[in-house]
Amino acid sequence: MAKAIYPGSFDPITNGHIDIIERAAKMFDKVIVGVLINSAKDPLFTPSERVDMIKGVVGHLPNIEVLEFDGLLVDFAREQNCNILVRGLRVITDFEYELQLAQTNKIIAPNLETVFLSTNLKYSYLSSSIVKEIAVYDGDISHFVREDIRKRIMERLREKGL
Ligand code: COD
Repeated sequence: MAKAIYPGSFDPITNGHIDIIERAAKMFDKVIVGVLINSAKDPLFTPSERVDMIKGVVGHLPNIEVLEFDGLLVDFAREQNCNILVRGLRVITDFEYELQLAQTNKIIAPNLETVFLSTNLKYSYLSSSIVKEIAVYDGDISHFVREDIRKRIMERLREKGL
């Protein structure tokens, strides 16, 4: 069975992430969306909230599982008995970071392969940070995230007084 992990922060999940998940779900028998717990970034949502939000938008896909993980990605992949990582590539600046991540992971876990899916042109500019920034300034984020996600972002910003 071809199984892949799509790891990330997903704070929050955007339409760009969803596009990658839907395409990966067609390529592999099973895709585990791995949500990093210990992010250095100051997250808007807790890991379990992010898992819940991802399940809400890709739960219709039968071969998707959404799990939190802590520590090294290579250890999570080994625990899940998985040797394929899926990552998305948007602009050229992604490339440097993604290559560094893939090559470092390959050194510490030689059996682990990283597969890159190029962004859908519609979402090439899109990131979770941009969505949050637009939302903070009360801009319209409905083109970038699903409606349920939009509501949760606006609610969280209100709770935080932002
Ligand atoms: N179109 C296509 N792809 C996209 C889009 C878009 N619009 N938006 C995001 N993506 C891709 C990103 O390029 C990335 O591949 C993926 O979706 C997830 O993105 P993010 O931003 O949610 O997640 P990241 O990049 O912050 O995730 C980083 C990891 C969690 C994978 C990394 O920090 C990690 O592995 N941490 C665990 C500790 C570890 O093992 N460290 C050593 C690494 S060498």
